[in-house]
Amino acid sequence: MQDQEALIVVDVQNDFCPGGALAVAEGDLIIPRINALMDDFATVILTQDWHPADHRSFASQHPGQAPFSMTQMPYGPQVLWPDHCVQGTAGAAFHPDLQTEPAQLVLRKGFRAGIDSYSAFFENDKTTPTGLEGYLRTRGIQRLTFVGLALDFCVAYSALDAARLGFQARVLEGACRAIDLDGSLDAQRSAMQAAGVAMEN
Ligand code: VGL
Ligand code: ZN
Repeated sequence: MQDQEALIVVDVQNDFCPGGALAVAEGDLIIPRINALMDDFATVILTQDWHPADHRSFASQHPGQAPFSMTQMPYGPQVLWPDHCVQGTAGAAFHPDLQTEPAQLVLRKGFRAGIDSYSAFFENDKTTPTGLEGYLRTRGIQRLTFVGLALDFCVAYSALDAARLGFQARVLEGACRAIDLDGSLDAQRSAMQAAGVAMEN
C-alpha cells in the first residue's frame, strides 16, 4: 500500500483480552488477522490505553459506584470502568501474540488522571489533542484503517474523529471486537456510517 495510508491498531492489550481486567469477548481472536494486515501497510501505528492507578474513569475512584455505571465528569458523561491498563502493569502490555516490531509509532492515551481518552486523536473533552493528527499530517498520511479493541469505544471514537478531521477512515469490523454496553455497538455503528466511515469486514 501507499505512503499515504496507515493501519491504526487500537488497544490490543492484555486487559482487553480474555482473562484481562476489562476483557472484550474474543478480543484475542483478532490478533492473527491484525498481524497479517501489518504486512500490507507502509505505516503501522499502535495505540495503548495507559492510565495512572488513580484514573477518574475507574469505578474504584468513586465510592459506591459500580463498574459499568455512568457518572458525570466536568467534560460530560463517562462510563466508570473496572481498573484497567494501569501504567507499567502486565494488563497494560500489548498482548504477547501481537506483533509490535512493525509499529512506527506507539501512541499512549488516557495518561491524565482527570480525563479519559477513548479516541486516538482527542481526549474525552473532545478538544485536548493527543498529537496524532499532527503526526499524520506532517507525514502526508490521509487514509486510515482502524482495527482492534473495542469496536464500540476506542475504535469508534477514533474513526469518528478521523472522519471529522477530514481523513479517509475505514474500520475492518472483522478485525475488531466490541464491549456492547447498553446498545453501544449499534449506536456507534450507526454513527460511523452516518459520518462516512467505511465499514468493511
Ligand atoms: C477502552 C474502555 C476504557 C477501549 C479503553 O480501548 O475501547 N474502553 N478504556
Ligand atoms: Zn481505558
